[in-house]
Amino acid sequence: MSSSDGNLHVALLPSSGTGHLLPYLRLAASLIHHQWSLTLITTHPIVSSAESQLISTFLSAFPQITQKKFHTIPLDPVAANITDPFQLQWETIRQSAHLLSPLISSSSPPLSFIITDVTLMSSVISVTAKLCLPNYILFTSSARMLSLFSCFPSIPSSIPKESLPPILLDSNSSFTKNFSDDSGSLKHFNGVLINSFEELEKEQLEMLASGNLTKGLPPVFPLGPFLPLEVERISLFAPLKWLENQEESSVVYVSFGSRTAMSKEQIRELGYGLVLSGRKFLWVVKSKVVDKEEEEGLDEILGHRLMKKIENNGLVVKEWVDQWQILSQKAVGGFISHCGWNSVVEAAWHGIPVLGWPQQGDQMINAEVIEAGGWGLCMKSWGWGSNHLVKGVEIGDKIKDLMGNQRMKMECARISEVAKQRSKAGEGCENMLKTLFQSLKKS
Ligand code: UDP
Ligand code: G50
Repeated sequence: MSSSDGNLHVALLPSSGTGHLLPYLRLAASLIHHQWSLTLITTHPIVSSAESQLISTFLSAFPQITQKKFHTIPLDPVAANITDPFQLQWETIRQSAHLLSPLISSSSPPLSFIITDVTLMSSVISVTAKLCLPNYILFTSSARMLSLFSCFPSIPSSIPKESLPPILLDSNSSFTKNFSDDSGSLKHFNGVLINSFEELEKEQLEMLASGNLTKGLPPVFPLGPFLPLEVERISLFAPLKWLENQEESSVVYVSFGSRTAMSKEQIRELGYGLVLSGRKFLWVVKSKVVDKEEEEGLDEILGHRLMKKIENNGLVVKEWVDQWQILSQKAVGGFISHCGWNSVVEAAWHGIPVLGWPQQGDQMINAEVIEAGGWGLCMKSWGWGSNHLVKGVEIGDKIKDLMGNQRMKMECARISEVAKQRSKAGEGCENMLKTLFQSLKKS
């Protein structure tokens, strides 16, 4: 292994889904800053256009980064019994993990370590252990989720059982099996990198660091908040122009991330809720899980009557937006979010109170972080994504609560201030990377 900070060669192995890819690219950019050599392993075929575009703009902006293409063996979704295309891709990568061995061994100069996505852990550790290559995890969710994950299948007393993703309650699902195997493999990794920071998740990070939670848990490096890169910027002419004409903190921004589609019925109720709230809104509608499959226009999804009602109150789009830039606008005063972890950290950085409406996976646990921090609401009573219809009236009332809550605004402003200080000084991340480097030298 390389002996000085200056000549390390690190491979990054992200998993599928923009929420898993973006934090990798953001981390990669800060590692480049350290003069480390980087190899980005990209998995093919790529599920969404959002991911393909991100990868290609990123690689053209950073020509010093080597790309290694990892071609997976296709899986039959029916035989694998997986309907979600991103989850299917996780399973596909896992089952092709043995093919990583030649790809890793042929890296030149030899790799110093690899950073593996959380959803691939147990399948990749067996490969890297054979090659004696140190392996770190990038945990793309909250420290709260990491606590749950590290103890699984037992559940820490701080986490209610109802907050577990429904899929984890099915002990026969391949997701649960993988989750459990991944948890068991934690102790074989050299460390866990996470996009969080002390002021956002003090208790959970302290608990993880204390070593009392799980035996053999490797060191956790809270490197957050991760910031977006120049290459993520896209031109947003119409939404920005519209936002510029709105009063300060008056607009609700609504988005459920990159891979959550709502039923048409629920989309319409949400539309009525937004209208009933009497607030201005900027709403990103998504009706298909994978962006390539979006065919219907807004007229068809929302219906003519709702479209007419919306006209004077808000702006609705049905395409990829530059979320960071939207959250940066003064006019935005609230965020209805599914609570994907990247969105949570981005909202915290900008000091925007969140109405958390978790749909699946780790999102309920992430929404609890917001609620516990006092800077947003976690709508437990609205259930998980598909299992019941939340009516417009109820949604409208909650939006009013969100936008009128001064206490949450103040709490949010406080968190935003520390987040910005941290990223300005690069302090948290710099020190953590130094500690990581020290831990590597010892390994
Ligand atoms: N995002 C964006 N524009 C969109 C949708 C998503 O910029 O139209 C970004 C968002 O800012 C975040 C990431 O994509 O950084 C989504 O990750 P998150 O963890 O919030 O949710 P996921 O998409 O994984 O469910
Ligand atoms: C994404 C998702 C569902 C989900 C999680 C996601 C996590 C992260 C932890 O990030 O909880 C995790 C560990 C191992 C594993 C899968 C996920 O195999 O859509 O639960």
